[in-house]
Amino acid sequence: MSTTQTTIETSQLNLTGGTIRHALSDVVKADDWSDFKFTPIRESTVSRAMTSRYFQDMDKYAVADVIIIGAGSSGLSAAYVICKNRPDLKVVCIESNVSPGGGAWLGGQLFSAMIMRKPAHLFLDEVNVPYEDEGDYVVVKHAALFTSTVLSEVLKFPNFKLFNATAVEDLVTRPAGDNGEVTAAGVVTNWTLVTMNHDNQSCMDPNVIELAGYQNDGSRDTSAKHGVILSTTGHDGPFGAFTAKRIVQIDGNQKVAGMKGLDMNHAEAAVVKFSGEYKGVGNVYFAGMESATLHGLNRMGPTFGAMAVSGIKAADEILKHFSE
Ligand code: AHZ
Repeated sequence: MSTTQTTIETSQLNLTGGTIRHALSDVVKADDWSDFKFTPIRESTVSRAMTSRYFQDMDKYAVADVIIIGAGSSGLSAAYVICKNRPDLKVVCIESNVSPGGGAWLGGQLFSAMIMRKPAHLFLDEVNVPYEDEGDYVVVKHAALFTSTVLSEVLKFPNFKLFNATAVEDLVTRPAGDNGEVTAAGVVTNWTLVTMNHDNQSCMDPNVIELAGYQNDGSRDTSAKHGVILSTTGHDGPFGAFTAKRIVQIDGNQKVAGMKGLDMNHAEAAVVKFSGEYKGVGNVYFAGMESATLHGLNRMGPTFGAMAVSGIKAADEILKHFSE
């Protein structure tokens, strides 16, 4: 395989008045684009460059320390905190949509501005998202600025992998002891288009991602920390609250309480308080609006502080689990 190296000086990226300099000034002379060329490539090279990496990633993340279900504002915030603090952990995020970000591309309805109540602005400081300070709350000029920034920061971590257009359609479970208790040991995945069309086709079996810390016979490897699942699939909807709905069937003695009406003042703190480890089935944590759906909390509508902070709180509990 041959590789052609093109060196681009970063100083050339600064566009100045007068003679226009740009990143391709050495390639494109003056105003003449007529002899512009890209470096040569075979079509099969492109195919192999993508597929080999994808399948290497599937191989690498077949066992993961942290599996995050859903790449909305709460899931991405949690991923940022975990990856930043523990570069040694393998963190994988499964997102059913093609585009990660969940509901955080807009502030509310079709409005651009994103509101965060203090102290959630400290997370904006951490990821360098600018905002207007309105006293008790801050405003990011476009929700997409928050979402694209957190997403790009998270994607830069070498210990993070996002599989989008992929849905979690079940949990892997194992007995936790002799008392009938169950622990989650991984997630069952499929291409989202397959998950959505199971009724219209002959059976297409899924794939799995397993949590770290188990032996070949499914028993715990007590010499290693076991992995955990953080579910952040949002409130109830066609895909939403997936794990909440599934887990109450698995542990058999609980029910999904359902999200209550909108109450900004109570909802945000409550979501943060109730996010974290789930007591009924081992190895499972919740954050974001899935916590509200699971525990019967109010919704907050278009204020996003609780999404960032509940993700941080769940991440904090997960980090404690790995450091104990
Ligand atoms: O596509 C979903 C979205 O990106 C993804 N998801 C859901 N089910 C999944 C599954 N497998 C894989 N089975 C799945 N991915 O999860 C993401 C959830 O993002 P979200 O933005 O809906 O949830 P969040 O809790 O992070 O943020 C909620 C934002 C809201 S809703 C609300 C209100 O209704 O009052 N207020 C706020 C701030």
